[in-house]
Amino acid sequence: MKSRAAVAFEAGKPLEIVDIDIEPPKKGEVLVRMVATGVCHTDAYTLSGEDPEGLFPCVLGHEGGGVVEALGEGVSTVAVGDHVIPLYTPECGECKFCRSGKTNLCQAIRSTQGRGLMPDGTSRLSYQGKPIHHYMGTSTFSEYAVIPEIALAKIDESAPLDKVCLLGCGVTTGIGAVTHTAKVEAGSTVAVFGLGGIGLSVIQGAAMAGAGRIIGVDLNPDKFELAKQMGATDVLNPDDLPDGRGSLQQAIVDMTDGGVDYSFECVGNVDLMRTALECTHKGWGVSVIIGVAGAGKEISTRPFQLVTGRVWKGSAFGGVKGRSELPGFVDQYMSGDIKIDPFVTHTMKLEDINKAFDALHAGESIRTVILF
Ligand code: NAD
Ligand code: AHE
Ligand code: ZN
Ligand code: ZN
Repeated sequence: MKSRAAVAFEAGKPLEIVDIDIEPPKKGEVLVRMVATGVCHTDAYTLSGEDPEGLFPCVLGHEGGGVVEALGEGVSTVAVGDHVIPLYTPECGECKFCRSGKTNLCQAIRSTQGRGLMPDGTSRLSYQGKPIHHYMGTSTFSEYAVIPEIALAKIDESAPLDKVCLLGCGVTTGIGAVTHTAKVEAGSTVAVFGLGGIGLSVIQGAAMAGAGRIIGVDLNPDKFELAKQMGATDVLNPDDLPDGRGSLQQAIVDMTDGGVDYSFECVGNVDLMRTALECTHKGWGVSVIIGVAGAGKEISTRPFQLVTGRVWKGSAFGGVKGRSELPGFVDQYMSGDIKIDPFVTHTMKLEDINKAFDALHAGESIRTVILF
């Protein structure tokens, strides 16, 4: 069948809206009609050519919400008409990782996913007879997508897909990093570096956890109002410090009597990752890396920072197990306990998706939601 899709033919070039061909779902696969998808900075990162796993041509997108249209052989856990959120971190429930109880990083299909292919090693997508790569196992920048059954979370049908699609990445990543990865306790001090969709969701999660002080840091002051709305008690622009950007770490240490209990890097800048670690409190500070850094980038610090009790951690999809936990996040949105609506600063048609990337790069949007 045909599907209208935004195809990334080449790194660094605008997406092109074309009608691609999609093969029917095979064994263990599901055809999903996408209703909405967010645009995450990771899509822009891969499009930039900085992602070592970036393959072109591909259909990007990993923050979708849709409806099940057709089932491949043997699919039993979702039915036609179900509302689903695609999962770039699937949950097979059977692999060593799923059974460990220590991680959400199911590895059942990770190797083919990273090569832009379905679990059987082939693509369901093509254009003018030539194969197109899948992306993160989701490829939500398309009217229709073929997705493995283990990479679909079935959710409440009354939830608005044009909002809860953001639980497919940004909002869940930020809240989960607080609750699942760092396990922030009530009364804690927290610093959040980067106030886009991820950082603002970290702030929301920290407020939900009862953090006493939440310091939001960004170079773009336009982000501060929403940060405060989400629960930031302080906002900081490193360029406004008397001694400039280089004094950011000391400024946070001074503000918090020796450093924060928890920090979160939500930018993907390796120098900022160091600052985020080193502004945590001696003896117990925990710093969580969420931002994705480009190919060849490395982090560094003096080992003494860790010897003296600071802990460096990372978090993917907030440590959340999608199939078992995402329906509960949707329910929390429906009950008003998780806020998503303020994050949707722009809505657009698929035809305008390049404008969504422009708004992201210009710092004008938190999330653009594409409506099909
Ligand atoms: P975004 O572009 O919406 O937000 C990034 C923010 O960082 C912007 O507000 C920008 O002004 C700010 N910023 C840039 N440089 C800065 C600096 N030096 N100091 C302070 N602030 C600075 O992006 P997003 O969608 O929120 O994603 C943030 C990062 O998280 C990206 O690297 C993305 O790839 C990554 N990410 C990771 C996961 C995961 O599971 N680990 C999930 C989603 C996104
Ligand atoms: N392909 C990149 C890594 C990208 C990355 O770290 N992805 C995050 C999700 S970002 C969502 O916006 C993730 O979940 N990683 C775990 C995984 O298994 O990919 C690279 O550097 O190679
Ligand atoms: Zn994302
Ligand atoms: Zn698994």
